[in-house]
Amino acid sequence: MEGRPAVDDAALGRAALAVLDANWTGVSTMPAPGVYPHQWSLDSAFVAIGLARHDTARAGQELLSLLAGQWRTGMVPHIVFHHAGGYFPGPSMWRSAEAPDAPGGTQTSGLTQPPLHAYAVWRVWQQAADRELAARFVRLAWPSLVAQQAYLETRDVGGAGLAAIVHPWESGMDDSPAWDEPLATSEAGRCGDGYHDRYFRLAVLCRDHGYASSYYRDEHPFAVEDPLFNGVWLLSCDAMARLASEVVGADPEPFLEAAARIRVALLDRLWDDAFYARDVRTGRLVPVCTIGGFGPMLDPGLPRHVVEALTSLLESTRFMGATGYPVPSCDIRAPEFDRGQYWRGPSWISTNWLLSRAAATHGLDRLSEILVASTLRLVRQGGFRECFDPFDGTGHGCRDFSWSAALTLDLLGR
Ligand code: 9WN
Repeated sequence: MEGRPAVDDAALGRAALAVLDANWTGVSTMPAPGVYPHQWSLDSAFVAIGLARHDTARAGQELLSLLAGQWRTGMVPHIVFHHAGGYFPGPSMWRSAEAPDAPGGTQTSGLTQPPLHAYAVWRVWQQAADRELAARFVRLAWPSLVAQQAYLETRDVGGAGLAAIVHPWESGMDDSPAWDEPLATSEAGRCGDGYHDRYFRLAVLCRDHGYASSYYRDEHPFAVEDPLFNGVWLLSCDAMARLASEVVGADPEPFLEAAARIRVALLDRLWDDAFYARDVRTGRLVPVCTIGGFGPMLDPGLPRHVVEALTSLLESTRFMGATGYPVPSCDIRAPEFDRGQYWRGPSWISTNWLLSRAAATHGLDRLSEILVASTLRLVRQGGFRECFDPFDGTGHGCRDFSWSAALTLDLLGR
């Protein structure tokens, strides 16, 4: 696809499906074969969403193979390793086999990622042509989704109703400036070394404490309430309620209550003039506006005045209004903004897609259409790259990146 921009929607759709086929292992979809040759949790949710309209069976298999790596605590790991090599840190660092709660026979990481899975299951259900097949899939996935919800409750380190991430890798936005301050003040970030040394040290701390929620609550130096992670959790709580009443025949009420609790906590804990990440260890809001701050817009019940404030920030010259290829992953006026560095400036198909959904949810049709059109322009011009320069649209990182292809398919179907 690189260097051969597809001119019409049909060709773009075929190119996107070809990327997903090439990255499919027969069990799951690699985010990018050379760089990420295993299964990542958030990526699998996006892939399933993209396949939902095209291939119910494969979308289902994608999610079920991920859920097969779920821990007995209910944690859905951020990586399921399907072989030993090709990525650092690999199974020999995570040592999941030694963790009492890890599944037997499957090697995984010991962290999680934004819990988009219930929402992805809902999308597969909603769009499947074969209703029987989709209903069977939902029933198979349901117990794992319920367990995942219970696990997320154990991550309420701050005691206010939000899940805390215990490592930047859990956010899906690894190098975001939102983690600079919590890392700098934490033991794990005390040296003046690069991000990735710090990230490694922090992962080793998690491992050496058995990946235990009690350790995270009482001692672990990095605990951050992230608006995107929790906005995604809320979206999945809503999806759980729908799946419960429409498919599974379960009581939707506990999931609606969970969504309401997260909504209140997001506003109480993370809202100021915008949404910020909160460092639970220091109690401080991290004073940098990033793309993660728009995560709560995924909530259909977000109060109107908050939606309006977020929309005007998003459309301002700090985000969409300043760049030709929105949406930059960091406020372009922030000192931390860097147009070329992962999650510190570039535009991503995943966050553009989440924002286009959020805009549609709130009836902001024009904003949603702009986001869809500008996202399709990025992949038409640059290919299914991992991320893009927000000013000139140049692609960065991996080529033929699965979630960029998958979400393109979904956007084409709007
Ligand atoms: C660490 C796989 C993953 C995505 C994340 C993205 C990046 C990994 C890395 O790649 O993270 O998990 O090595 O940087 O930030 O969102 O899930 O595509």
